[in-house]
Amino acid sequence: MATTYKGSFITLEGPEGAGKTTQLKLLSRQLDQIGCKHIVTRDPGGTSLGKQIRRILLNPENPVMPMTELLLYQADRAQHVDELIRPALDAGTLVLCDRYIHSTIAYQGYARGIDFDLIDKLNQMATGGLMPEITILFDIDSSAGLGRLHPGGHDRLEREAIEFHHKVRKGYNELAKRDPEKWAVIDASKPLSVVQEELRGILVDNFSQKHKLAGLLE
Ligand code: Z5A
Repeated sequence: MATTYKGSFITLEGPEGAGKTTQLKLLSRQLDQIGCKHIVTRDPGGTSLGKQIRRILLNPENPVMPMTELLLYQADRAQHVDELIRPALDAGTLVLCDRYIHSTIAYQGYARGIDFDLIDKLNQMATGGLMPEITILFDIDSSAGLGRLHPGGHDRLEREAIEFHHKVRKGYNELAKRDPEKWAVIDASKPLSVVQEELRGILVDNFSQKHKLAGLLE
């Protein structure tokens, strides 16, 4: 879909423990300091309704069937796009979103084995075709990423078998290879400061014309 909004839409993807949340916090602080209008949000859980859906999805006590899981992620996303993301983009904001449609392709498609065409249709329905301008993959070996989290994992998805997480990572890498113009890949196993520098570089290279990013690399 053509970009018809004033802002910019960037999504971050990756296996568990890749460091997206940490990096977004650091980046957001710096964007505030240089006066760049932006929001950081996450999928699932970017709205009040979404926070409730997120709790249901990640609660290890809930047995959630694959189709239910898929539809809950999409319900969260439909609300998120309409309530928060589109209005922010229309207002000229730089929107940084921790996970989006490609998580569904990686987790429910590659790892869970749900039909890719069905996922594409539901992604399309939930978002009205809203695609990120760029997706940044925080790539890390799944065991190394999980090793950064609590032993055994604390939420329902983290507790999946390691094979599940390997499929997620493989899926992401295939997606990134297939569409290199829309994806940037960062080696997320590097130290925090190196990853942050690469992330900032990607923003400056791609969005300096549209957003106030002068000073981001200082
Ligand atoms: N999911 C799905 O199945 N389908 C979908 O459509 C969507 C999602 C949208 C969401 O939970 C879950 O839902 C997720 C995918 C699935 N699966 N799980 N589990 P989430 O939002 O809580 O999951 P997450 O995005 O993976 O969060 P995370 O596990 O916390 O990962 P992260 O945000 O990328 O990492 P972090 O919290 O910034 O860092 C983790 C730890 O590593 C932390 O202690 C950091 O201090 C440390 N860290 C970070 N960077 C480094 C470096 N560079 N070196 C060393 N240590 C580091």
